[in-house]
Amino acid sequence: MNMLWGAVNRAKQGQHVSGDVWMVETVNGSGMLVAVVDGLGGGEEAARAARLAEGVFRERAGRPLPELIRLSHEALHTTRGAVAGLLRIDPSQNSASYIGVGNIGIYVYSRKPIKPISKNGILGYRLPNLLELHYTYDPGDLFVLYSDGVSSHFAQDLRLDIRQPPQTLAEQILEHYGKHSDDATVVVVQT
Ligand SMILES: [Mn+2]
Repeated sequence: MNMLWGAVNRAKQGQHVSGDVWMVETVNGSGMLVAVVDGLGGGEEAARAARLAEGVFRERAGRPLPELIRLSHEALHTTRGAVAGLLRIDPSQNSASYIGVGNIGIYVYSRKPIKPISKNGILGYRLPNLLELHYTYDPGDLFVLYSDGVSSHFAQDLRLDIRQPPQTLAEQILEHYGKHSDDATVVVVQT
């Protein structure tokens, strides 16, 4: 497996702690699990909720996505709640699957019509009917997962060089499209 990835996370202006958490976990035999979690509210309490969800995802990274979402929903019932996007990429099959609950964005640079979406909901409070989306991608396609502290308009910016290293691209997206009014997170995975 030779996927490359990069990630950035910046706290809202004036805050020391970001309520966003990102995760990239390699899973034996089934590729990579990627998550962006945005804890509701801000600061420590938001971060606590987001880290709790991250812990569930890391511990059981090989389990099916709907199970991971349900377990994190249960784990977060004593918190303020969080929204999350969960992406699994398996390069041995060129397959990707996604579940998003709440306002987490995902954009895929591909020639194929790969347009995953998240459904409204809040882990810990209200789970939607879980919709797991499955895709076959072309090797080289680029997956971008981001919190709502990042404007989705980066996807239309043709000046962004998507062939640069994923870490540099993640930093550029944050620099040009991150909002200072919210915690902001970008994860870029190059397949
Ligand atoms: Mn947010």
